[in-house]
Amino acid sequence: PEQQYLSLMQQVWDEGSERSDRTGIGTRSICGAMLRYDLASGAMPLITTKRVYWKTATRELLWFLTGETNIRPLVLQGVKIWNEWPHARYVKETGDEIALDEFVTRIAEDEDFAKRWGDLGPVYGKQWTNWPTYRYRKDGLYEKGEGINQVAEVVESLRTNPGSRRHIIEGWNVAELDRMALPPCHKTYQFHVAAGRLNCLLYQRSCDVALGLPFNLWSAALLTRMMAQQTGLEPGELVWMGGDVHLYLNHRHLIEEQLSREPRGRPSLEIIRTRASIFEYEIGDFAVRDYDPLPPIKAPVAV
Ligand code: THF
Repeated sequence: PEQQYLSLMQQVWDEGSERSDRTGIGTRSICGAMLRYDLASGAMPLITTKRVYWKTATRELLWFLTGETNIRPLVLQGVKIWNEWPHARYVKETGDEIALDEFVTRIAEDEDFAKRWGDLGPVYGKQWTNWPTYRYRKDGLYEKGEGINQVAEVVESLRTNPGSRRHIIEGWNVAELDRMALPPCHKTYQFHVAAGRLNCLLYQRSCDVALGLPFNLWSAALLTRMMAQQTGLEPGELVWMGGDVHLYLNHRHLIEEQLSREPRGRPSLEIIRTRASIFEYEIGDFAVRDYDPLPPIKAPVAV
């Protein structure tokens, strides 16, 4: 199964068009790709040709589910993957050229500072659990309505109407994109029930194949497993679809090293306890078996 990932990496590197992007680093990019992973009997799309920090990705997913959009809870757990964005904004808006490490220490130690500078705007957590609504008044103006918890609604619809074709969690709130530090990459999740199995299709508009995709595959599979447990279904297939699928030019060393490696073993995930709701899982509820990856390969994230 991991061969699909490596083939995609090879294809993008060999055939991608070179183009400049928002970050100024440059990428090779293709339009459109699909990967499929069978999640039966605990199997997970966890990459073995480099170490993937699945606990980091898991903490991120649990953080989304809390509805939180401030990086502070992640920072306090040692999760660094979102730090670059608030740091860049702080430097840009204040002109204070504070180092990233120092900025992150302040986020951890100073709650008020974190409130002011640690928020990413209405990103995944907000849209997933509290999508804003508007109520129109007679005078044609509108007022704020109750937020929609899309995750809770999909759990409910999977339980009560499994055959529905509307089991969707959407991150792309067009009206709020300009307030997000980064518009959602993994923007649409659609669930599908057939033969007692829960399938999930993820549409990702923009995909950093080297750094992001291993995280994104893990998280989507994990969300599917949690959804399956909550709805009494067996895990089915994860179908991943990418829009702009790219490799950053400064990831050459990672790409060449990783493509020279052979996958090893079949990692699996056990969810050691069942929680009363999808919002109550904790990091200790998840155990990965048979994961003996090759060493990590470091590469800088493009901001
Ligand atoms: N922007 C870019 N350019 N790439 C991305 O992968 C990405 N994301 C999220 C939002 N914007 C993105 C952020 N997710 C890492 C992993 C995931 C991220 C950001 C960074 C990363 O640096 N991973 C390293 C270290 C992991 C660690 O230290 O725990 C790795 O080796 O995997 C994709 O959704």
